Amino acid sequence: MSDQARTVDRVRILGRLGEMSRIGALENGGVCRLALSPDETEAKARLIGWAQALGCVAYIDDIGNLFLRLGGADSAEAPVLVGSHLDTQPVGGNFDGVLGVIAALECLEIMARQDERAFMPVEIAVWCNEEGARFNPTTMGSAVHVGHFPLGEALAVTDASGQSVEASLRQSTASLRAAGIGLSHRDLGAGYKAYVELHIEQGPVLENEGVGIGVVTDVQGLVQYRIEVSGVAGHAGAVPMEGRKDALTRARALMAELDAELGAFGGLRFTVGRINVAPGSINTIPAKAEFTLDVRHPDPQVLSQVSRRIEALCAHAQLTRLIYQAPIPFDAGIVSTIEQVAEQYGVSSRRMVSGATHDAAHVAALCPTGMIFVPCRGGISHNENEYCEPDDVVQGAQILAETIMALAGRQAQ
Ligand code: HGY
Ligand code: MN
Ligand code: MN
Repeated sequence: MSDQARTVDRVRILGRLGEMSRIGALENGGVCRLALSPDETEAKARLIGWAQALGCVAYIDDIGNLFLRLGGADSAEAPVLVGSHLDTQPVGGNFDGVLGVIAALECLEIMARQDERAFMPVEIAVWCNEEGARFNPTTMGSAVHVGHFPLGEALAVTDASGQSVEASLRQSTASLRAAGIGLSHRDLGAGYKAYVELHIEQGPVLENEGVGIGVVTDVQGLVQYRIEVSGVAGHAGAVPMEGRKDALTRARALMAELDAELGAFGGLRFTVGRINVAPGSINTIPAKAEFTLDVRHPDPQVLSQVSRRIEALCAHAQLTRLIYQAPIPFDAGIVSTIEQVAEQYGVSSRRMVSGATHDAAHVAALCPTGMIFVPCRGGISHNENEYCEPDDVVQGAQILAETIMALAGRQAQ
């Protein structure tokens, strides 16, 4: 295949990212495409349209993960998988997830123009509810697909308005079908040859070091909690300070204790991302205060030690563990394939552990899996100012395409 035939199309990639950024666009330049929302569904429809123009067949599993298959439509041959997610944070950026999906599509654009016998089937995977912002936990769709999270429990999860995953999935799937999109069924835990995901780093390392590509060797472990503290509602003016049972005062004290304790663990990253207070009236002493705690570390021992400390400190609160995910190593063979491809293209690369979790952390349980990172400006992500230089977008897509062609090439067998 000529070099030209293997080269990703810069204008097409950047144009499609631009089109996606207009779906769920926010006024300050960010984007909001919450999982299974009409906006995310519209983005999926747009992607499926592009993929079907290549001859892809669309599949969906019972938790809403999408698979767009090129080649081997009539065969049950396990495909090489490439993809990411289209859902975003409530105030998200224009690259987290969608970059990996558009780059995956570009791989198929190149492969669709080759002799079909040259490659094994390849599928784009669009994982459902990677962010876990609307429906807890994060990476829900891929976790269910690989058997790390029960389907029934996931379908029953509700968002802040009380809408369930099941009802939202039904609506989203119905609108895709109403748009004339045929969706065949895909079993959970189906077999795949390999999976590779392109993603922005979401941290500052590659940019600070001036390195073009991050070759991800592991995803650090994470544990997330919801912590609820109770008190007694009362009149803000009439009840004396002493003797109050103010839930928010107790929660603040607990957060301070957690900060002090967890801060003692080197390399630990912990975040209180959400606080809810009830009844939430300006002149009522809070009866309930609920907050979330997200804790990450690359060492499973440390993560277990920290979990025990959190459980001890929260003995007088209501503690719910939302997700525990051990640190995950990626496939050494895929790591070296990505490094060889980067070298072949003269692109600098460095091995690294992912600070964020990704669907790939679950898919690694099903097949050899790896990830490619590209730098993002200032390491900013989960933020409207998230930005990835066009050259880095295109370079990342090229390394991904070459890696997928190496893994799917018939001569690779
Ligand atoms: O939580 C995470 O690490 C991912 O961005 N959803
Ligand atoms: Mn992501
Ligand atoms: Mn994210």
